[in-house]
Amino acid sequence: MKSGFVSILGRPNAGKSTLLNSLVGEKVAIVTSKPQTTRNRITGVLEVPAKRKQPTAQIVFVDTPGVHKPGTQLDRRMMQEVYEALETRDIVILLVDASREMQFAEPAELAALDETQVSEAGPEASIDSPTPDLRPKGGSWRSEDEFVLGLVQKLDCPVFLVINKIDLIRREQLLPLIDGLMKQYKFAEVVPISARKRDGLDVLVEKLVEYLPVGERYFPPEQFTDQPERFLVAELIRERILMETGEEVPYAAAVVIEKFEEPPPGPEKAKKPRPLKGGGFAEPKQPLTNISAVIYCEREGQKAILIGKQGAKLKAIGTSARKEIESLLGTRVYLELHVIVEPGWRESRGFIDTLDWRRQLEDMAARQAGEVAEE
Ligand SMILES: Nc1nc2c(ncn2[C@@H]2O[C@H](COP(=O)(O)OP(=O)(O)OP(=O)(O)O)[C@@H](O)[C@H]2O)c(=O)[nH]1
Ligand SMILES: [Mg+2]
Repeated sequence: MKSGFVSILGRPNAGKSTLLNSLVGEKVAIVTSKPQTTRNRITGVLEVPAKRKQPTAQIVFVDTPGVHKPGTQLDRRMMQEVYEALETRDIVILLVDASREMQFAEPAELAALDETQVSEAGPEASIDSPTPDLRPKGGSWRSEDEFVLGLVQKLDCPVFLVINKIDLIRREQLLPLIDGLMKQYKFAEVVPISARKRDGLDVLVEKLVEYLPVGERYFPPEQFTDQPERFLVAELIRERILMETGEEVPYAAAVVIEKFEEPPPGPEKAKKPRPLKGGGFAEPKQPLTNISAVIYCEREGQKAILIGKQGAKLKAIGTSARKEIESLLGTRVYLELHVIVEPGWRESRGFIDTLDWRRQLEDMAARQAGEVAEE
């Protein structure tokens, strides 16, 4: 069999998370029309059954935050997530939004930029990368498109150019776009798709499998992500915030699950409907998950917006998030939301650390170990 990691790279809003969800067939990543929705790398696993000459394969897709020029510590952390996803991969997908105009210099101009800007770039022009060779040479930020391309040029693995949102453009617009991009880099394959309409995905998967190395599974076949449910729940709440609020609020909001009480394991067999006095049957009560979450924002004004008149906004966020969470967990959900102001958290490395679910898991394990030791 074949297996490997495929990282999805691109600018904000290219449709990376939509592509991940469409490929995996589950909602593993939240999607909104606002740029910079995704803040950390998200894994989605696809099992590909054997087909014609191809063996069975497991593709581990890694969705990443959109590549953007960092302004805050949070942005830097997001870019670090991108770099980490680029380090551990077998193939990279460069996802491009076909409906957006791109800004590239001519290749000759780019080379010149690389030469001249090495010593000129100020500290804010470069972004922190754990591996020096992935750091932009001189950090040319003439355009984010160029920057993404610069990242790709430093990779030594096959890079697929995947053109997304072809449902938004006319056929005759596609070829010039592909031509222009192919001048910039020698891509292993070029695949036009519509992630939203799931158009072209079969071809994409088939071609990816061709390039994957022979290897065993990284995840059990039935597992589709490594994210714990409580993190998925936090993300679903954040998705609702992104959709229900505007301007700075979505970017200044972070969600942390404080309580996640799952129902006790019930009997395997579904309960029988209970007969009602006046005839008919009452639906058996489904198990209940009890969740409490904190929404952090940076200022009192943002808190006021999040809560809304007489709590209307928070209620709307809670109601729509609860429905999504219920369908994810398959239980009824009691959801409690609190809003807390944490001034300037996007500049605080310590606070940003606490948002990382891998970190949260470690802390929870440490606390549990502490409790056991105390007993
Ligand atoms: N028409 C159309 N819209 C799409 C397609 N794929 C994604 N979108 C839309 O593009 C917007 C951004 O999609 P996301 O999947 O959140 O984009 P992303 O690249 O993950 O964005 P960030 O997480 O912000 O970097 C959403 O409104 C999607 O519905 C597509 O194939 N066609
Ligand atoms: Mg995304």
